This record gives sequence, C-alpha cells and structure tokens, in this order.
Amino acid sequence: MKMKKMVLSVMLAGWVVGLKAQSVKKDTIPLLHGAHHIGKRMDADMNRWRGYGLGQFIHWGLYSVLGGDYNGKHYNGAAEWIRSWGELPHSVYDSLYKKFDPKEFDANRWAVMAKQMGAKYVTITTKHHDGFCLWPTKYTSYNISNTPYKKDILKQLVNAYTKAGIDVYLYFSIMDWHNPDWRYDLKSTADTIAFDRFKLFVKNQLEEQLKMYPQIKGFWFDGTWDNSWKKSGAFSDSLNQDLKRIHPGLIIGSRLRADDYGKRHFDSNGRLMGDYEQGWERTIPSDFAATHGNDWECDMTIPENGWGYAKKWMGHWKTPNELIEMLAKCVSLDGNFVLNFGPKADGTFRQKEIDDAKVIGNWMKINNEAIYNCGYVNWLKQDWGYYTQKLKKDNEIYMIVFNVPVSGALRVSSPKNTVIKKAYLLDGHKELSIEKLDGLDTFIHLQKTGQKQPFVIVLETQKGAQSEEDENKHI
Ligand code: JFZ
Repeated sequence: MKMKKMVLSVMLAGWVVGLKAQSVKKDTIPLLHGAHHIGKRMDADMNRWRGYGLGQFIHWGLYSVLGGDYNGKHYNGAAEWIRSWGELPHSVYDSLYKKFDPKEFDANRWAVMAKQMGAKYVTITTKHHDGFCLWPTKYTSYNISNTPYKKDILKQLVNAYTKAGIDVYLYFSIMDWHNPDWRYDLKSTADTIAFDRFKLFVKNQLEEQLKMYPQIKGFWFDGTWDNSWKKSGAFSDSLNQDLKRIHPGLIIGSRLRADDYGKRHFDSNGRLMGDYEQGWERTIPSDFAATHGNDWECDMTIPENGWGYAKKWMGHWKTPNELIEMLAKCVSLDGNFVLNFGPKADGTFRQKEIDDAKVIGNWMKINNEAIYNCGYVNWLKQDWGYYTQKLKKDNEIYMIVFNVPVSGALRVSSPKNTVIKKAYLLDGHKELSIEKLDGLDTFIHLQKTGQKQPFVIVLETQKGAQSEEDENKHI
C-alpha cells in the first residue's frame, strides 16, 4: 500500500528514480510529510545539476553597506548577521536601505567573472535573514525599489547569468527579522494567527519570484531551523509541491521542509527530504560512505566564516589551491562545490575574490574535463589526490593530483577486471610510463614532467570479462 503510494507520487512528479542510491529498507514510522520518493531524482534537470561541479554563491544585501563595522567597532560574527548584534539598533539597520546605491554594479560583469571561473550555476540571496528584498516585491515595501538605486537587481542578475549560460538558483531565507509576523516559536493562538499570515507572505513571495524570473532552476532555502517552521511541516510540504507544480523540474534542497515530527533534512525514517542534501555547510564529507549515496552540495566561504561583505575577513583565508582541492574532493565524492562571494555595497568585488576566481578559472580551463559531469570512482583512495570519472560511463579515469610523492611514482590500485592501458597528462597529453606491480597495483611514473600542482592525469582503462560486483561505477 505504502509502496504503491510512493510509486504513484514518483510517477506523478514525472521522475525516474535511481533506487540503487539508498538502501531500500522499510519505513517504520508512518509519516504524512516525510520524503515522498526514495533515491535520487534522475530526470534531465537533476542530471544537469549533478554535472555542474562548480558553482558560485552570492551574498549581497544591506549588510554589505556596513561590511561588519558599526560606529568604529567590528562585529566578530558573520557580517550578514550584524543586525542580530546587541550594539546595533534595529532602527539603524532597517534604515540602511536608504543608503543602498550600488553605482558600480554591472550584472554582466559579475556573470562574466563567474563564467571565467568555470561556475555552471549561481545561488543569489534574494532575501537574507534581515528581510530586505533585492527584487521589487509587491508584498513588502522593504525592497530594492525604495532604495536610491531603485532598479530590479535580481532581474539584471538572472538575465545576465542566464545569458552567460549559468543556471540561476534563488536563495530565500524563511526566517525574516523584519516582518512583524515572523515567530521563532508558536506558543499562543496569537502566534499561530500571525505566523499563518507570515506563511502566506512567504508563499506569495515565492510564487511571485517564479512568475517574475521563470528562467530559474531552483530555490536555496535557509533560516528554517526555528520551532515555528519545524511545527509547519504540513505547510512546507504543500509549499514544496505547489512550487514544483508551477515550475516542473524545480530543484529544492533539503533545507526547506520538516516532517511530521519536526525533523529536518532527513525524515524520521532517515530518508532525505529534498532533491539533494543541503547540510554540507563549510564542510566536506570525509568519504563516500558519509554521503549515504545522496546528491549533495558543499557551500564554502573563502575566509573562515562570513558570507556577506566584511571589511575584515575572519581567520585563515583559503588559497586558490586549497579551494581547487576542495572542488576536486567534492566532485570525487559525487558532490558540487559552491564558492561564496560577498560583493561590496557599491557593486564591486574585493580584490582577493577577483584574483581567486581568476586562478580557479585558469585551472578549470585546462582541467575542467575532470570536473564537469564527473563523479565518484570506487577505487581505493590514494594520498596523491582524488579520482573522478564521467557520470556517464566511459573508460577514462581522472587522477587529480595535489601531493606528488618524493619518488615521483603515483600508486593506483585498480579493480581486478580493469587494465590500465595508457596514462597521460591532461595538459599537453604527454604520455607517462606505467609500471605494473604485483597484485592489483600500478605505478604511474611522473619522470621529470615539471608539472605545477595540482594537475590531472588521464588513465585509459579497459575492462576484461567481469562480474557485476567488479563494476567500478557506482550507478
Ligand atoms: C546560513 C546563514 O545563516 C548564513 O548567513 C549564510 O547565508 C549561510 C549560507 O547559511 O548559515 C548556516 C546555515 C546552516 C548551517 C550553518 C550556517 N548548518 O547547517 O550548519
């Protein structure tokens, strides 16, 4: 009965679902608002998402005006959270819109920068926790049209990125510090009445965005951790379905819904609620087992933490090579890597972000074959770096090398049915010598290739007679 229902909802949604991704065990807890399908979405839109590899995150809003500073003092939290800082009166923050006038803003320039970096998708903050809207919404006056700038920023970004061939996703914070109907919890009838108005406001705004920016591919929800929202699982379930009905193929991660018991991301039966796991915030799974075979995305800041523009960046600033390594690791574990940028209030980027985007882009120009439409290889992980291969099976395995052993010999342990025919550098196609060792191991000898790290080696493999278990491709 339950299975029938599930199959039906999968068919209704028009998806073919990869059942191999998650183990199919019986649900033990009956849920009205749990996961509605098991395993991965395998439709064209989600396949496209899966192939992105690299994305860009944009955090831009009123917090960018302050850049983490108020009255000569620096806020030590993430700059986009400054409104919650005790020292800054809310009335001051809520008047910042009168100063928001990004004279240097050029959406096409942003899109070109993202394109040169190699980003295949972008997530843009349309409304962060402060409640300020970057589009001229008719549901609150706290929006871009009442700033000195006046023009629709979101429209310009959606158009420019779409024109550049970069898919657009809209970040939307459910938690809204500005709307008087927002509640952290529902403790009285009055709370429930106010929050019902708030829910309608959210639904209206999202439907408005779909109407105004029909090119978008999905939503990136945030600010869904409070009790008020966790108690609204029925609403978030129907909202999710409404949005997908209006815009078939829409992609929504696991940070929107809560189940009947207030469980987020994974329902009470442990099933992912959403099209991909959206909980890898500034962290990367340690190994493939930690991904549970789900689609997932890692969102990363260049400084330690902080997403909106901050005059002073916190802690260690990641180098481009660290970022490229994170990208390679994510793709090698079937995830996407999304790098955050926090533009200044005038519409320009800090130099470090511009430089990093360039270095990553130069690397991607040479090596993107090992990133786009690539994923996990079930070969024993080695210390030199990460394996990837095309999601659609072929005979090539990529080695993304970050640590060259002193010996110059890279160890590869291949499955017993697989023969390594040829190894060459992706950049310039110089062939490398292969030394077969006892057992299943092989050395790829770098000789004096003079490669600067990181670089990619392509292995051409051939499979012999094989059994199902020897298959090295996971799906
Ligand atoms: C949220 C926001 O609060 C933050 O300002 C930024 O927009 C970021 C992308 O998302 O921050 C979070 C949300 C979730 C976790 C951590 C920070 N989490 O699940 O660990």
